[in-house]
Amino acid sequence: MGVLNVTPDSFSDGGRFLDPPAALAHARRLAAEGADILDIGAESTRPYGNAVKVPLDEERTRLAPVLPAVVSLGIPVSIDTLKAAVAAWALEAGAAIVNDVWGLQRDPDMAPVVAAHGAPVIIMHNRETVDPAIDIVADVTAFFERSLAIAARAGIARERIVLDPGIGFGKTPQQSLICIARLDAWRGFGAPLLVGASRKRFINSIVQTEPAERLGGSLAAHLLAVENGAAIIRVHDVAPTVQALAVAAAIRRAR
Ligand code: HH2
Repeated sequence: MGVLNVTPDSFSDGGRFLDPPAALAHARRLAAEGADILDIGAESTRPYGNAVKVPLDEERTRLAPVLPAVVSLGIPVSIDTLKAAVAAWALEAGAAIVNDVWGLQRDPDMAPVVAAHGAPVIIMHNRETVDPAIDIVADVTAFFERSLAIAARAGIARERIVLDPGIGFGKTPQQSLICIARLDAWRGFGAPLLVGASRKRFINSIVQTEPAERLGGSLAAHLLAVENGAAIIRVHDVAPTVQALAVAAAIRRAR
């Protein structure tokens, strides 16, 4: 999954793709480099600071000149939004998947919208506050159980659900590492697992780096995530990731 942020303030690439032609060019590049899904977002989810809350109209205004053109590239598009109204609009404009970084637990209309469109949904774990004292694996498990109950009540088919522990969201760097290390804890849900570690700040806790310098750490995290059962990884740097995954897979086959 390649990341396309149509935002002024995303933590690693804010402002670079706000201009529609730049956004479309980047989407084409991600597709050419081998992305299987394009994740488009118009509101920064930044767990790292004070991402500005974007009003509904502004979010749609940012997406409107970009989303249909990205859909026309022929690769499934996921819409990264907290707002059911934006998700509904995007699904009608051709998006195939909803990516909800609050796992259907923020906007009460999100689950009904997903169900009505029969769309696949990414349920990501999130927390309002960071608590170093909690058992993060247990917290993520309980969150997934709540989200799955909401999904079931709304009539979302189980096979349309992807689970994501939400690297960097409401977690200490150590808790983010644990989520990648213990990914197999969530295999029992029977849903594909998604991991998005790309350029995130937990990498900085190991090797001090700015977001743009975190490709090495991102590759390491994603290779181990795949080794531990991730079916989808969400990345900014598609070409190096595809190469790393191909080499890792070839080594695995040679065992
Ligand atoms: N991470 C970000 C945004 N959306 N969605 C899922 N499912 N999983 C993630 O790990 C995830 C996500 C944060 O990254 P980015 O989009 O680059 O930054 P921002 O939210 O500041 O736009």
